[in-house]
Amino acid sequence: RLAVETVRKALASNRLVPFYQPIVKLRNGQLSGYEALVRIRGRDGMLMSPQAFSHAFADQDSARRIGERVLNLVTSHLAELRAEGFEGPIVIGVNASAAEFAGGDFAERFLRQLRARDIPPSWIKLEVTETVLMGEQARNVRLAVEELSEAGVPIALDDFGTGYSSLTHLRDFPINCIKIDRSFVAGIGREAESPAIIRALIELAHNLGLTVIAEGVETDVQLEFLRAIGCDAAQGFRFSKAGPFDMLRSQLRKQD
Ligand code: G
Ligand code: G
Ligand code: MN
Ligand code: NA
Repeated sequence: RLAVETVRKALASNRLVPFYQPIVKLRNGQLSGYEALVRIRGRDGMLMSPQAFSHAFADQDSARRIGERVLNLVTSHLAELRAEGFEGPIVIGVNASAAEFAGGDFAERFLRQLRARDIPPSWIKLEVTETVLMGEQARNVRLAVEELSEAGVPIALDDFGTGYSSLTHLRDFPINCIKIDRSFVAGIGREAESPAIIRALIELAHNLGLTVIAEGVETDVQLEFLRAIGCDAAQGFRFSKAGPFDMLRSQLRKQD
C-alpha cells in the first residue's frame, strides 16, 4: 500500500512532525491547550495531512510507529520548553487510532514515554473516538483507557456525536472531556437541529462533570453561540489552524 510506504519512508528520514492547533477557553479567551495533528513533511518541504496517508492508520505496524513517533516528538517538545523555563501546566491532546491498541501494551508504552522525559501525565490528553472505543480493539482500548486514566492521563471522546454514539460510553469509560464534532458546529445558524443538539450535549456533559470542546469553529456567529451556551473551549480556523512547534512556543512565551 502506498500510504504505508510513504509513512515508512517519512519515519526513516524523520519527516513525521506534530503540528499544534490551539484550543481556547471561551470564558476568557485564554489558551486552554493544543491538539497535536501529525503531518508528513515532503522532501520538497510540502506538508502532507493525515487524509493523504489515512490507510496507514489502519495498518497495525504503521499505526503503532506513527503513534510512538508523535508522542516521542510531543514529549521532546515539552521537555524542551521546560528546559527553557516553561513551568506549565499545559495540556496537549494526542490522537490514537484503533490499530495502535493491538498488542495490549498501549498504556504501558505511552506511560513509559512520559516517564522517560519526566512529563506529568496530566499534560498529555488521549483523544479517542467512539468508533475506536467500539472497534475491533475494543477490549484493549478499554484496558488502556482505564490504565491511563488511573495514571492521571485525561481522556477525551473525540468527534462526539458521530460514529457509534451511545451515552453508555460516558457511563462506562473514565472520560474527562467530550469534543463536539465539527459537523454540529457547522450547523450553527444554518439549521435548527445542531444548535439544539449542542445545547443538550453541553448540559449533559456538565451534569456528568465533563468539559466540552467544540471543534471546527470558523465564524464569529459560531463562537458567540458556543460562548453564550457555556461551552468550555473551542478550536478551529476562527482562532488558528495547526502550526509548527515554533508557533506553540512563541504563543506560550507571549502568554507567560
Ligand atoms: O489536520 P487534520 O487533517 O490534521 O487531521 C485529520 C484527521 O487525522 C483527524 O481526524 C485526526 O484525528 C487524525 N490525526 C491527526 N493526527 C493524528 C495522529 O497523530 N494519530 C492519529 N491516530 N490520528 C491523527
Ligand atoms: O482529531 P480530529 O478529527 O478532530 O482532527 C481535527 C481535524 O479538523 C484536522 O484535520 C484539522 O486540520 C481540521 N480542522 C481544524 N480546525 C478546523 C476548522 O475550523 N474547520 C475545518 N473544516 N476543519 C478544521
Ligand atoms: Mn482529535
Ligand atoms: Na475530532
